[in-house]
Amino acid sequence: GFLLNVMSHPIFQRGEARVSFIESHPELFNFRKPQDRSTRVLNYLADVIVNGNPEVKKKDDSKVFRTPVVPTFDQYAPFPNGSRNRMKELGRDDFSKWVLDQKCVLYTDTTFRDGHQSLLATRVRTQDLQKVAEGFAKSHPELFSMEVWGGATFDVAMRFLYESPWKRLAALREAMPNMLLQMLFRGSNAVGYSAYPDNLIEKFVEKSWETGIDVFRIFDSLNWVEAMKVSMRAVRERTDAICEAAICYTGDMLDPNKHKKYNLQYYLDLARQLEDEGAHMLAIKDMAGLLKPLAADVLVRELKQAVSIPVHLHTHDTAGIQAATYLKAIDAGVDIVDCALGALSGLTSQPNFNSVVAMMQGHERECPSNLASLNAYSNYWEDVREYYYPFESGMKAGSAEVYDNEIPGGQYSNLRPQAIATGLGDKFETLKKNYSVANQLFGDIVKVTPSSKVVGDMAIFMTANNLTADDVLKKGDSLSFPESVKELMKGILGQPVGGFPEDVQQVILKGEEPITGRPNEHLKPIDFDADFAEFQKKYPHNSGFEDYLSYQMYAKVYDEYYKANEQYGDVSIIPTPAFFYGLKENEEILINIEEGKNILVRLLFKSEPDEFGMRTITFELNGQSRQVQVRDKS
Ligand code: BTN
Ligand code: 3PY
Ligand code: ZN
Repeated sequence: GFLLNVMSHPIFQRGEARVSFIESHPELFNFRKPQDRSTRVLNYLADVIVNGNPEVKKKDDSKVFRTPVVPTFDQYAPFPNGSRNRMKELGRDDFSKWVLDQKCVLYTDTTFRDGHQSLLATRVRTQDLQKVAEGFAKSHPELFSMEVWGGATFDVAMRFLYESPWKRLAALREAMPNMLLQMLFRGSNAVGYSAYPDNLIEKFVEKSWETGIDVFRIFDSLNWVEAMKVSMRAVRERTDAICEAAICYTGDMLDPNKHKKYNLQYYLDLARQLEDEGAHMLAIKDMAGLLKPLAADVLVRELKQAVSIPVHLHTHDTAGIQAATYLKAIDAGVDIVDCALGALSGLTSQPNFNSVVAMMQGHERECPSNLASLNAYSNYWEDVREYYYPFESGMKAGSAEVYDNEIPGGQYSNLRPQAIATGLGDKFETLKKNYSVANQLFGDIVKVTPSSKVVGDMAIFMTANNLTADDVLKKGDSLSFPESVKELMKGILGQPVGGFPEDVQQVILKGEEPITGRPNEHLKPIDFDADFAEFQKKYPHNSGFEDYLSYQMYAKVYDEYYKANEQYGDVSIIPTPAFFYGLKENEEILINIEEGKNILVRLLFKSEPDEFGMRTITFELNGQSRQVQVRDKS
């Protein structure tokens, strides 16, 4: 709906447009000439053809892409009832009871969020999701939910794809009206890396719900319940959505050498606190894939005794044995498990949905699912995945090393490029070891966004400067630590169980006093009326309240996203191969420029640079020749 102007917006046509609707959607008053759109698309393509997409570091010109096949479905058939219909019918409390009463194990499909976050550095674009969304919703209404939003997708959509995360959510909401849509929410960090004012967190929850989220999975990167309360309460009091609170699993609760802090009792206490805070469901968030099968058996069995809300298990298959963990957890009574479709599963992603469905055939808790259909969707993703080859992590097999380094799946795929970017490409082994050393220096903390990023920054710092743990303690006074490390020690990300080791804290803070309360407490509430008006002055085109929230989360990223949109228009309409790699001479693509309107673009010719370094790109647009001048930056 975002591409429409106000006259054709369904709410306006139904006569339901109130002042508040109109005020919060100024973009609908943008009556831009449609032919601008094709011109700006050509400008983008010309720029990529000449200078490449800056995100593609190594382009392989010999690559030939297969055409992904979207499994067929009936466009005119109604959507079969799914979990969302059931939740609307029962309300969230009775819906939770219904989940508990199900004998069969339920599934969350993470393909649209964590699957590609963990394998392809979160780069999958809206249109590749959208193409299969409706068909999948019509074919798989048996799922508990689709995880489609939050985590790193919000940042990456704007920063690297120049697309609006809100439009993505709205599009998926429209395409999957029968499915519960789920997001990952970082407690007081929302979808960012630092603490935000409480009233911003509340507004963010509210808008996410209004745009389409049904299930909020909320966690804190240090398992600090205090920091989860504001967002949990916002979900309960400002929305009709499910508040799923997560305990992050770390270490190894059955290993007598490791379980000193993170033992069974620790998790049970956390779970009870979260239930007391009003969680409708509990998630075990095993972000690094450390929950081994025998531990899962004990943990799930005990949690099911300790709380009376459904238990939802999330893991990453980094070590390669997490299907065994699921089987043990299912036998121990877990209610829901997270899987990713075959082609985007395994390694640092979730266990293979298709194979888990096959594993469960004949099990007393089998949830019947059409495996042939899941396989067809997996085949689609196998072909689409090729488009994103520059973002593959290079990991080829599972690795038991994860039990030592405890690197979360979503971070692993980013760490190698980060190592290369900081000149540590050949020291990746040392970097992984230092990740574990840094963790011990910080007192063995829970590592998940954003705390995991700080441990990664410290590991890079130690590797780059050849530092041991001893060096940090003895020579720390003369070292200037990364900003994120200072902030962690200052308490800006909250408090870990048992606090931070004081000697390390002192050496890093150099006399500065740490805080022990909630960092958000010190942040002034935002005056939304005044601030939103200010924002709209600065960004006059297409800037709704959702965009304002994006800006609040990531000011600089939003600014660049806005400028890219001013220059190139909505680039999310460009097919993925052309978006990343441009066009080859004589290649022709079809672009759906607005509802019911397509343009046909062919690259005819790329000239040599002239004396000013400008190249002329000649296209054919719907049969007519069009030329664009681009500066060659090489
Ligand atoms: C910005 O930084 O203001 C927006 C980024 C737009 C970058 C696009 S990506 C393809 C093309 N190649 C470039 O070097 N820039 C554009
Ligand atoms: C995120 O916060 O992005 C995560 O996926 C954490 O596991
Ligand atoms: Zn995850």
